[in-house]
Amino acid sequence: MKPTIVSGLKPSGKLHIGNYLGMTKQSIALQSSEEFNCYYFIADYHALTQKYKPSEKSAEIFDMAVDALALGIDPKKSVFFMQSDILEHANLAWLFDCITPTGKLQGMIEFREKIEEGQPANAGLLNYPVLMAADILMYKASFVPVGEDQRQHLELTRDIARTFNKKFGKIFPEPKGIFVEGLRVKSLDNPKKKMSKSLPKGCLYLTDSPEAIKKKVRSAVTDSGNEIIFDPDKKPALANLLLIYSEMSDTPIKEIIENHKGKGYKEFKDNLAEAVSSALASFREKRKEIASDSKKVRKTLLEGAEKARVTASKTLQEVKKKMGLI
Ligand code: AQP
Repeated sequence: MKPTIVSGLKPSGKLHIGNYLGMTKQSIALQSSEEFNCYYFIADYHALTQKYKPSEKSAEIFDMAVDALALGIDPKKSVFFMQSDILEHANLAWLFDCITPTGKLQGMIEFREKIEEGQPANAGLLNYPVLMAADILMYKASFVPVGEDQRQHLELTRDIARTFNKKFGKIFPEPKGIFVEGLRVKSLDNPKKKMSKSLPKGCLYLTDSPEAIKKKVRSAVTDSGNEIIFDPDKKPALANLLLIYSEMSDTPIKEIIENHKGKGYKEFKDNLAEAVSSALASFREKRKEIASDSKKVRKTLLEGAEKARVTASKTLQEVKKKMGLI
């Protein structure tokens, strides 16, 4: 049997290039290799752990599904669905809650960061990594393509799988992350923070127009001096821009530096904006077409949910039996 891959996108705002380069790009490539059973989903329950406007949430969910499809998540190759359509996810999360120490959840870096950013310290935010473990273990995933920022959460998933297997009998693999080493895209206005949907000022969105991209890149913070060099310690803002440039244009950083010898930040930034815009041109076209048929998008998600539910209900029954409920 092929190994399984699971990954989710949280509709807590618009998709930015950090989400794309950190995770979606890898997910699409893995789906195309046909070596894996891929499950990709819109993590709408996760999005409720942060402040949000109910009147805007369903549009955000729809937009994220459209983005994923336009980027290349292919429902013929992958099971693509919405988390809340599969009731088993929240159900399994509850069962995992009962074997997860609260101390571990309170120690999660992202939990503390979100509270510092002004998010409410609700139980959903605290338990977010347990629901994530349920999302992954539900399909007995062996691999999870995620951004580096999710390393700690994935470690907790592995802990939960280990604890469960030890206590109740082995049924779960310990999933491994598929990370792109060192790829954590930073905010355009603060290279100390990761680019994050909840910090919109520093985001370069996939749906930004070429004009908006140019404007945002031109006003991105840079470091002192004017020379284009790659030095993440001394010039973290420039290093971030070089990383984005390299990943979006599939050009080695060395080559970009070579091409900008003797040129200043302004020319570099205009070229970067151009590289990002042209890399996203076909996405923009596809997106327009997919978004024009909202019924088809919903139907695609429901069809995906039907497929996912078959595995999800089997796993939940198995877990309930092992835990002594059946
Ligand atoms: N800045 C980033 N660099 C690299 N990878 C990133 N990811 C997120 N930000 C970066 C990865 O993108 C995937 C999808 O993320 P998500 O939608 O599950 O939510 P997130 O990780 O919480 O992303 P955000 O943008 O930071 O959202 P908010 O602000 O709402 O919390 C994940 O695999 C993630 O690692």
